[in-house]
Amino acid sequence: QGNEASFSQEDARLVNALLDLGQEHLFTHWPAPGQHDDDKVRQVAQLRHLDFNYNGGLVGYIQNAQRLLEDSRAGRNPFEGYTPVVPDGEKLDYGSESFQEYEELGAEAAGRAAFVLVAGGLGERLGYSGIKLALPAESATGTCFLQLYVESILALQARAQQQRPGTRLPLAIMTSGDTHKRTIKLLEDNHHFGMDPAQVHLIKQEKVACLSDNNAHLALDGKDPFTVQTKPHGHGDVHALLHSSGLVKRWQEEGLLWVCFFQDTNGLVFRALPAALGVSSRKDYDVNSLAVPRKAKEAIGGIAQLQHTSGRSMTINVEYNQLDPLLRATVNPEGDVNDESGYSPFPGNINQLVLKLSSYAPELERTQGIIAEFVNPKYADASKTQFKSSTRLECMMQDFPKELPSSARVGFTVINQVWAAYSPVKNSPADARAKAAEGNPSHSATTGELDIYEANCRSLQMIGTTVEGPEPRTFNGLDVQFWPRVVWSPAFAATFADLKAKVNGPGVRVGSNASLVIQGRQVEVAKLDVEGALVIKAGPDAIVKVDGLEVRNKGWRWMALNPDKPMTEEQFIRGFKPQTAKPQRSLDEVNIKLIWRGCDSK
Ligand code: GDU
Repeated sequence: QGNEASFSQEDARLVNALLDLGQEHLFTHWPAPGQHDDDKVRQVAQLRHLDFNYNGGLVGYIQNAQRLLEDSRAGRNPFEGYTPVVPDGEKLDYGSESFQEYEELGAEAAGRAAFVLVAGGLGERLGYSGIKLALPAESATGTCFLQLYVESILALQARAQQQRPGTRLPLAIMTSGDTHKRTIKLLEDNHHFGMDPAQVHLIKQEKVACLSDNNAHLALDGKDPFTVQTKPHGHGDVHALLHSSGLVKRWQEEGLLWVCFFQDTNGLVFRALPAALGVSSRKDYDVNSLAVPRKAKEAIGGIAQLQHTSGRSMTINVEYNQLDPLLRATVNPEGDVNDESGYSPFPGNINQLVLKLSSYAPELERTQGIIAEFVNPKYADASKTQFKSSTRLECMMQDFPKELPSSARVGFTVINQVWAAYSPVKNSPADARAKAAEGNPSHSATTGELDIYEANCRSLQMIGTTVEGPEPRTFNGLDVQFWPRVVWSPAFAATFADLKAKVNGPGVRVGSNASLVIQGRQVEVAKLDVEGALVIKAGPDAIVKVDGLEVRNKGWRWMALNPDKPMTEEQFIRGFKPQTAKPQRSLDEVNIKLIWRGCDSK
């Protein structure tokens, strides 16, 4: 029914293949030639695009979907024959001696690591219209997540450069159609946050076609019948993109040994990642997942060892919606429940993975980076014949070990203190309140920020600093512990050992209304007492020693929002508005010992 001249033989081949698979509905609404010809061309071009971007083409996609949808309809257990067992792994107390030992080893290993940030998700659950990487991780400095991550990698790089001058640690960022342009703009507007642009590689994932029923009919858009609905395929795409872009191969040729994966909004990720790298390095793990204690039913996957009746076993993430039914069907009729520790016995996967390049690279060659897919339709009723809305195939990056042979060394590293390792920004204020009401972490913009302060205050306490507080506050209906607003840049301290070396813990006191910001590579704090706000900001070559400074001022205030006053989206999702005044006095007016060495005094 199209104008034949507009279509190539390739187009015709694809359309015929789709017709053979029962996809006539894609074309039955087409009017006679001469009408809507441009729309028809546009529709076929989109089908070609979807065909090109899926390994196995649209035919493969539909066939995979038919199989997985039938499994889902029939209620087939994807873990048939497997029994979950609590696996053994390294469990570390943040700041303990063994933590520090692993962290030191890991900071060393980071000098031969590549970093991969998956940031294709738009964060619909959060109710934020921007990209999550542009969100401030905290409002004391306003540093956005991407800047925090880049600076953390640069801090590890600076360390590696002491041994191997010229070292550049690569950062790959997976974007999607939803986030690509805005991620580029964020980087370009900020001079890549100090990273050499040649170090940063953007790899863009494509969406996949939506499916409207159990026969895997592709779903046409309700408003535009010449467009197939599409949705993201999941973060598992990252492996195929690292393969097809040639990055992994290049990293191996460059002599790198490790690849560290992480997600878009965890301000604490680099507090724990070096220790996990250290564990990988000492135990020679092919795959190592960073984990935290997990509350039963919390929306993070549980790491389990799955033992098959055939004798095969694998240590793998079991996603939160699958863990409960699996436990009920096997070892515990009560399903996913906390044990006497108050947590699920299965550690929570926070999707910060350390992969060994020498086993990852050949595995990618073998599989082309294709990761096991799944489908999760929301059925309209118990007959499972209709969906509430269209669905699509998905894949997850943490499923990579499923492809590995049994002999692979797959482990995990639990950081026993959640506050030290994990506080993502995922949920809207209303969803966050609901999670908190169930006794689960709210994973909100409110806690994402306040947990950074908590982690910093607790770290200072661990080295002997007196930190007052926390005080109970309520923001966005969430009851939280409000710690002094202590923030430092990764250049100041990238590891716990750096903090110990730069801050004389017992010489420092932080009052409960204090805000303390430290930015600068060569800042040292010997004696300091803060009541109010203090910002220490030193240029890269400035050496600053704070020795005997007492700060007394009104300080900054984090005001709960007044719903009648205008607010930004960033403030709305946090539930507070910081009142941060400009510094009243410059450094040279106060009692502070400054040593300037050939730097400008800014
Ligand atoms: N993402 C993509 N592409 C996608 C979907 C997501 O790049 O198609 C990115 C997101 O930007 C984000 C990361 O993947 O950086 C994770 O996405 P979500 O935050 O939506 O992930 P979930 O909360 O669904 O769950 C994931 C894991 C869980 C657990 C949890 C921890 O699947 O097992 O580890 O993160 O935060």
